[in-house]
Amino acid sequence: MRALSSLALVAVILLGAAVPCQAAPPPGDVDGDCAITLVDLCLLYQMVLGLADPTPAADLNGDGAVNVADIVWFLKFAYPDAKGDTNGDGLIDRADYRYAERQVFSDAPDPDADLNNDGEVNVTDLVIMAKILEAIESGW
Ligand SMILES: [Ca+2]
Ligand SMILES: [Ca+2]
Ligand SMILES: [Ca+2]
Ligand SMILES: [Ca+2]
Repeated sequence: MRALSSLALVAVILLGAAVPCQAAPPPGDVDGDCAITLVDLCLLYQMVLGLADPTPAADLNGDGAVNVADIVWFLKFAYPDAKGDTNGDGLIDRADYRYAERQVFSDAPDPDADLNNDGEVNVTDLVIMAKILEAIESGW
């Protein structure tokens, strides 16, 4: 329950407004709730890691397979404002945490490491980064 509420907090920080649902779910809406959220990204990661059964909705680039290319597609097109890919390689993983950590101690930190958009890169952003990784890796 505690993990769930912290994830919800991260989701609120990250998402801002949900995408309104029209006739069909928007591309990237892996769980079919008509909103592009961190939950869709988590679900996509689970499918790519083999922790959940892939669904057609998860094949975002339409190549017939659900793999890392679909995660890159998701972050690039469905959810370009997603925070967490601090080093800009199209994936959210531990390398992004290490990158963010370095930015905290940098004289000219990368704005992409400012996960809560408060204009500063500090330990709060590292906590958020850790929660994003926790959410993705826990397979929630
Ligand atoms: Ca969704
Ligand atoms: Ca694909
Ligand atoms: Ca990255
Ligand atoms: Ca910040």
